[in-house]
Amino acid sequence: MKIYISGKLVAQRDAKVSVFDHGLLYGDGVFEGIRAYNGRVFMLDRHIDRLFESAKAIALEIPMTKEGLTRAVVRTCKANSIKNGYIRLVVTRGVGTLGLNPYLCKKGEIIIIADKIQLYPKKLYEDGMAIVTVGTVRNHPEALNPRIKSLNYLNNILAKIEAINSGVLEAVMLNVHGNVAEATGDNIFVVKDSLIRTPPPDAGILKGITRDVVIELARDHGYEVREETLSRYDLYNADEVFLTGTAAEVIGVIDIDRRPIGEGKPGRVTRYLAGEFHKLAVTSGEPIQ
Ligand code: PXG
Repeated sequence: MKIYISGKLVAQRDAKVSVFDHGLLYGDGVFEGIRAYNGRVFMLDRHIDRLFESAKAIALEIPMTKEGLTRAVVRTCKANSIKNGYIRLVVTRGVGTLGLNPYLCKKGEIIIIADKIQLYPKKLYEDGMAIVTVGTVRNHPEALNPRIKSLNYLNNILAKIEAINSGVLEAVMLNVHGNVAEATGDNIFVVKDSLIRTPPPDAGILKGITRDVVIELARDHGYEVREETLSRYDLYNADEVFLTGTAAEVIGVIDIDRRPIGEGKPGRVTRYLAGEFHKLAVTSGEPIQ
């Protein structure tokens, strides 16, 4: 595998970062998880825009233009003959001292990994997944805004540990008000009487690119979609619940905290949106050439 690091494509064994990189020492940096489908990078422009916005929020200067970064992602995919895969684009604060001061770090480090994707088993998409709400509260936006896709994912990891310890694969996190925020690596939607609802960005969530695409697809098809405060009650009493994310795409939820959701299998709206999402994914994006 060839890794892009410090402006060059190098063999995996030569792709190394310093122990003084603040990405490692403090989780100081930002990233994107991106998919390639059918020889194209899906929604690359949106991922690059979000990366720059995350960086701006933490006062991190990305040492490359958006156009340059776009080319570097495509180049890394090409060098690894990726047609369908997963791209991890990371920008760390770079090498600094043993102290928090980010201004003592010389230059941001850009790393791009283009690899195969580890998918959830197909059966989970057909049968739907069970999830739980957990005690770990989603980061307060005035402490660390979840809109920043930062290298510090401990908040999500703590929630993921709770989910796995309860025997399920994914957790729903609530915000400090007890309202639904999002899953550890996915956004959440509920469907009730054909109305689709999802928490607004100010609930304290990552504004997912899959989330935005699914909202657009649903509205194009004539569904009403509202960004609205949701409680656990709304989850338990939904006809359908589904999660969206780059890794999971659109996946139906059939059980939350041992309450069966809807008919106990992925519903009509979920299956329709999953299908439309997949059609769009395999026919659009930045060509890898
Ligand atoms: N919320 C959180 C907290 C996320 O981390 C999403 C929502 C969905 O956003 P997108 O833009 O992907 O629709 C994410 C995305 C990984 C991995 O390797 C994680 C994500 C995406 C891709 C890979 O764990 N998180």
